[in-house]
Amino acid sequence: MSEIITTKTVKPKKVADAAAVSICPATQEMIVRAQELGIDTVFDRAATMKPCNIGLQGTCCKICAMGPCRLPLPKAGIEGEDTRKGLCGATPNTVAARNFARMVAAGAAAHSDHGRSVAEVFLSMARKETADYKIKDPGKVLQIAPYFGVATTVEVDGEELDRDFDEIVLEVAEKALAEWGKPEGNLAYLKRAPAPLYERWKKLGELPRNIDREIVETMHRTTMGVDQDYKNIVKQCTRTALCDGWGGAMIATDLQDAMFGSPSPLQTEANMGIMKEDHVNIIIHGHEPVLSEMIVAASQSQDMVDYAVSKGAKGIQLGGICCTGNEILQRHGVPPAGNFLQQELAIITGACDAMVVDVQCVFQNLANVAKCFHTKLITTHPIAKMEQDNVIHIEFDEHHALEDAKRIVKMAIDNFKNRGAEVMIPQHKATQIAGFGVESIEYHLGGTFRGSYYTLNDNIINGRIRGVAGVVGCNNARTKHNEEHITIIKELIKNDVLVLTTGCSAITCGTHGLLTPETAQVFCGPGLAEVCETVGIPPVLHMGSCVDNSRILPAATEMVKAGGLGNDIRDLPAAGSAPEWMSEKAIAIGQYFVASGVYTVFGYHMPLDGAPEFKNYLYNELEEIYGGSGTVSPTPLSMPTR
Ligand code: XCC
Repeated sequence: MSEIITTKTVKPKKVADAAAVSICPATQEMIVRAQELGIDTVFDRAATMKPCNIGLQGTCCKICAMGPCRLPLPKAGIEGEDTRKGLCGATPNTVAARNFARMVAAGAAAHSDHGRSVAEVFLSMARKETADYKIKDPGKVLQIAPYFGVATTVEVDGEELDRDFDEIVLEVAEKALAEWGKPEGNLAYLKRAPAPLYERWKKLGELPRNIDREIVETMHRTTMGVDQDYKNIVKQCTRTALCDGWGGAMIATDLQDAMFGSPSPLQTEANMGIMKEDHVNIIIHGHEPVLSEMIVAASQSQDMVDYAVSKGAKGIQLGGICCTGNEILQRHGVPPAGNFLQQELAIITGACDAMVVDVQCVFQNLANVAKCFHTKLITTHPIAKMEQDNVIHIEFDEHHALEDAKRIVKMAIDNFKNRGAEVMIPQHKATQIAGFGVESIEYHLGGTFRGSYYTLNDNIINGRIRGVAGVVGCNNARTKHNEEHITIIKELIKNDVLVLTTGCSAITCGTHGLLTPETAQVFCGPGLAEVCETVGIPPVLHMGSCVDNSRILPAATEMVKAGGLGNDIRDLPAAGSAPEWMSEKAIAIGQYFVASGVYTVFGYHMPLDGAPEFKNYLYNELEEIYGGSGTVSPTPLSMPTR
């Protein structure tokens, strides 16, 4: 009998359509380049893998081994009583609330653990255990000391004198670090909020006690068989979110400003075109600036520059990705090479001699991409290693930080000669002004003597500016890269709304040229354009990294204090949005904005559809409690922008 040979038809692998998945020309070029080289990127993986439908609805419970219990909403909806329940009887509301609360806890943990690392380095510096860090902004230390109950003066013989500065720094360091685990009292920074807001949290019983405790309690309350009342779960996760925004993240921002300098406006560029073929390119990615500050110092040191030249390069080009990138942009003008979804693409240029990563938002696939090139992928944080064997781990230690940084920079320089012929840097970049903070905005609003947020309030009262919006957060491979950010921001400024931006949204704005004063004449409504021209600021202000969302809260508080717009943040014409969010951190941020009285709109999707009652509680009923509420607008133009 003759053999029957069957040939299986192999379907070609589905890949992303570059023009359909990003509006950024550099990104589009590099997606095509990756496909030519047979390297898959997040864009291709999003084309081949669909998200889980039950998870999308927020009603998959996997907190015990009797599950996962799946409680999707039937396509036809539910008529009559909703009888869906897990094996233990957990309702869709309980399941979705637990999942939501755990996202808040994880997000708050990420920002706050970052804050803890900064506080530990700050304490080392205060104890003089390291010579590599110094106070660069003494004014910031004196500004925050009273919130921690640290005296800045002493009485000597009935005379009030300045207290020894080193003593103040040490006490601030100890008190700040205690915020993570102090046994009594409430978070120190809560009193920075307008008094009515503080009183509301107090009345609701939601003043966070210490950072670790709230996160731990949320994890406890959402384990099997504990809190089974979704409103009570939301109450606790709100308290947890507050210990992020008014706790861990805010402390991180302040201590970073004290040690590395508070940002002030500076001009640089953004997008992958900042990489230079004839330079050693080092890309810094992640979130914690304690090491990247040292890498900036090392790469600017004459011995390292000379070493690079001796190896045939014209110099050293640093570039940032994600929020470590934003930190060194804000303080040193290091240009961002890209945002979250561009991380693999920076390596695919073939010109990335080293990518240095710390914590958060780092794709594990970077290691697979780096294998195809000469790129050294270096992890630096003890809590964030990678399993692939081509990844180098150089653990950063604040006691010899500059030495560690020089080791990394030298490794990148030594790697310059190993580049293949396949370098392709997309020639797209834009000029940007970044470096805004609470103080620098105040300064711009009136100069050294007259600086006041009242200038802003006055222009809101006289109608030139309609309000202020914080547009922040990530990119998400389930939405068109950068499109939602740009669409909503252009719509806001067209409607005379001043925009504050952070995180990957801010990198997006830089990439697409929205961070220059000239933007005002092109995209703004007449009122905002006039104010921007008079004051000399762009209509979109880059306020820093994800933890720097905590800058927006004191800025709002300054607006309240300046007067004329009410006595609480909820009275301000202010809103927040994360149009392309993907991280749990964005959920924590959204929840502390809501609890601080800000109307907050998420783009894309929120995993709540499987529990309509819980969703209604979050979207509508919270507004009565806090004055702020969260909601979702899946398309940017369906978001309220006026
Ligand atoms: Fe990560 Fe902070 Fe999101 Fe960007 S924006 S994707 S969290 S890097 Ni904060």
